[in-house]
Amino acid sequence: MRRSRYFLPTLRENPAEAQIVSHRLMLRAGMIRQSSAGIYSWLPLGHRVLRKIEQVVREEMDAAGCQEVLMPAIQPAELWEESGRYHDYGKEMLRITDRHERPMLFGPTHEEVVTDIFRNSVRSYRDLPQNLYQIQWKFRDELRPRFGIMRGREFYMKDNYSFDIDHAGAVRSYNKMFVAYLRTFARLGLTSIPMQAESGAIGGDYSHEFIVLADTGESAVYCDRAWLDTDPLAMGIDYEADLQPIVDEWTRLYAATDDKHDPAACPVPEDGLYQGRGIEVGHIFYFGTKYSKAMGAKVTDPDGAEVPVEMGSYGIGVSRLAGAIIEASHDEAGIIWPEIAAPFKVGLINLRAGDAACDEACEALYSRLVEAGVEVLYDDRDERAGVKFAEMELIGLPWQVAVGPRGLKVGTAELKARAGGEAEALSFESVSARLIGG
Ligand code: 5CA
Repeated sequence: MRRSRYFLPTLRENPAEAQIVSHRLMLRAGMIRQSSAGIYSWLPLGHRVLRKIEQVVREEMDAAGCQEVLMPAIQPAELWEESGRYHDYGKEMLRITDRHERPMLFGPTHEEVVTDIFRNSVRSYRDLPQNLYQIQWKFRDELRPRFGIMRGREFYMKDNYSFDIDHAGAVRSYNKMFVAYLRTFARLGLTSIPMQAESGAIGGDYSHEFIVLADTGESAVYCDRAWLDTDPLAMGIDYEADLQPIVDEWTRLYAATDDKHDPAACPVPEDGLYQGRGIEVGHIFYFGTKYSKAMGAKVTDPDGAEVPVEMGSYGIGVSRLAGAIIEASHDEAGIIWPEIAAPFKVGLINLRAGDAACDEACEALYSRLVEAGVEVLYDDRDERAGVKFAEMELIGLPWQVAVGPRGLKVGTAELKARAGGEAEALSFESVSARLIGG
């Protein structure tokens, strides 16, 4: 992508309305724009990030045996009358009436819709287990939308729903999601800590929140310091094997949110206890037959008896993750994207646009990288070098390549990692090899 053609409305000044660093940087880097309170447009740079995050989430869901679907955003109120949540949900639910005066709503979550699909389609234990997921926009009319996309009213969520014949099966499904979540967040470069939590409006009696540690997080959290050195990607995972030992291992260390933490009962001595704040990026729930009983989602068991199906639901805040990654990875100059979520891998800076030799060298490198499948943002504008470097620092692409007359005389370009380290003068051959190879 040529910067001269790219829609990237960056801001030089810090927007006054942004209280936390991710919100500030997303606005300044031209990733998002507010449309109304808690409702945002995702501009090209932000949209690329959203797609990258979504892809990691999708890969991990698929690997854990889930199947992708897409349910309607607009739901009939009747289904929520059946589950008993229509009145309980209160003002957070955006209620709509269609032209026939039928009450509808913009989905804040999809337990009812998926239970309806299930009860109309599945009859026997032989068709279980099943686990369906979608990645879709939700609407919750939050009392205090704030921190940009972190607590929006409209937000992008991955939600999935498991169906099992019995409790043991439901626990197996829950454990798969527990492990898949640890892997998803770790792949995105985040340390996430599963914490026992309240299940709130979703209901049920067993649930974990996945919390990323960040000073600006909304939840106060307490955990064993040993958590800070864990790496979920180091373990090999076989989703067909018994995952209980892994879940036990990952829940052995103490971790609790504010509402569950009791200083008197805390098993970790004070010097080993990390106290901080965190961002809830995921939440998993086992709620058994709460919805299947209320809505009549039954299957026959091996003895021929009709039993309500055992369910769980599992959510990841895909749009919130964009903010969480920035909270965890930035410096004074801007964002530092981990490669997996970066909007482009490389920022190519032409230090003297209009100079025939610089233009030619940049064009050649640009074509070569693009042909090799590397995503490059090429700053071909007639701007001062300082402006270009500052913008590259702000938008945080993992690699910067600067091409200028001085280096060209000796056949080199400068390669620098955004995450730190000195710029290296390298031949164009080595620059390509490094960026295409790794
Ligand atoms: N039905 C369940 C699981 S599918 C559910 O809705 N769970 S949830 O309420 O915990 O939401 C799942 C995830 O969505 C949360 O962990 C959080 O990361 C994200 N999320 C929730 N509310 C918001 C919001 N207002 N803005 C941005 N992300 C949100």
